[in-house]
Amino acid sequence: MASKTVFNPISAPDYLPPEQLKELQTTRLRQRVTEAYEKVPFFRAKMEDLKVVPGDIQKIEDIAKLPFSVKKDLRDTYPFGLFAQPMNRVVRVHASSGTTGKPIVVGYNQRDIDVWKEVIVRGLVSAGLGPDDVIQVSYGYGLFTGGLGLHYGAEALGATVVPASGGNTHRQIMLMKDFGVTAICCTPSYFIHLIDKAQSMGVDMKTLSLRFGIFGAEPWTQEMRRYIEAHTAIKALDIYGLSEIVGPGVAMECAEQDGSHIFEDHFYPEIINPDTGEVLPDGEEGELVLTTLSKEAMPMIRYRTRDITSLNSERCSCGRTLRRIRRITSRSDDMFIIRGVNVFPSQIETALLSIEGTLPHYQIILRRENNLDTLEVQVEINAQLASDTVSGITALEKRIAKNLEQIVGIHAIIKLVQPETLQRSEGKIQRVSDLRNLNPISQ
Ligand code: DLL
Repeated sequence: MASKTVFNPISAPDYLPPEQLKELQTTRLRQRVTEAYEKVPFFRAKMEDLKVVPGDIQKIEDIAKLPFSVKKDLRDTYPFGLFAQPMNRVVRVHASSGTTGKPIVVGYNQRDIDVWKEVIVRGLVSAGLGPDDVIQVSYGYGLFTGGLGLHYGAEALGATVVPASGGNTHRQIMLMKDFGVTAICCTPSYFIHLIDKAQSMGVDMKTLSLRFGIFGAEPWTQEMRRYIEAHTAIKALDIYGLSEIVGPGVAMECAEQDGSHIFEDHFYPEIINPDTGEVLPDGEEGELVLTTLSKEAMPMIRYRTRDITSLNSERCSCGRTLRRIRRITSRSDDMFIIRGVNVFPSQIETALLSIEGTLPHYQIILRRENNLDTLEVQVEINAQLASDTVSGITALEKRIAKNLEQIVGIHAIIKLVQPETLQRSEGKIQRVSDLRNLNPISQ
């Protein structure tokens, strides 16, 4: 009987002595910087501004000489301006939300896809998964990197993949139960919703074959992990990533559950002071900056993730030498994540203010109801609109909600309020009030 072709994870880099890892990182960094300089006019111009040439990069620490890149650079070069290879080499694109309705776009050639698969396999193996597992991928499939990223990784592991994608909660529970699913990949908030739903369906999660949860794409806490593990028989593990670098699989927790190993043979991490750009030593908290060391179709150099964390270089009990990042719970910008979608308040502002009669006084309220995130936007309207009939107001609320959904990609409850009713700020305005309690125990 023919068995499955199992992707052989090149597991050696997980255990490399630090000096050897550094050598590998240096060689790859020099290659990538040379390519970026030669093939991406944007990077060349940035390096010229700083008077750096590829030859200046001799050791990995020289990375600090290179310019940073930010999300805006992807928007400014939309859609393919940062690609280092012609489109006939690019086999896949993904995209994530931007601030003006235009997404940011990322591209992969076949080798990039293989590296992506490899890191997911290494992550899943470190968690304790293997070819005998049945993995339900409930991250969204499509332009979002979550679904397809985990899908191909899990398949390469040799596991049986159930490509459920997001939504249809009832069916998710049914699949888990009937197909003997042993691992689920989804956002932690969605999984909490699944726990509730299972309860209401009379399904005891503890009696299922489910043993692992691979949770990420949004911040979650240690308390949430405890809650999940108390209500199920699973080990809940963190997976981190971002589209600009590859998608999920930049870092992942091993079975020790003590920080996520960063696959630093492919993604070089630095921690900087977000205000000064100064590189901070391991152990100190700051903004995570990542450089892709293998990516060919779209290299990223010193990409400022805005995610706040620290690097832990202590040897993990699992034996892997890869450094670990501490759980990410905050960002150095105002982006928030709701139901797995990245949203900037400025996107909401654009959607609101493109409707006549709305005023630039608005408040964004995030709540968690029945373990599902909701987005409410309160916005003031001018006196003329405010005197409209109830049905007129309701129609306008619907119109704004539709406009917002088109731009942001998420449904919001719109509440129009009288002029001068929302609180004014004397300093830096706090537009978002996040009433979600990431700790479900105290709910
Ligand atoms: O969320 C990729 C992903 C998919 C990761 C599935 C994990 C699982 P983006 O949509 O580009 O990509 O959003 C990236 O999400 O900069 C973080 O702010 C946040 N984020 C991702 N994973 C975690 C995590 C995907 N485990 C942005 N903990 C990142 C906290 C996370 N925040």
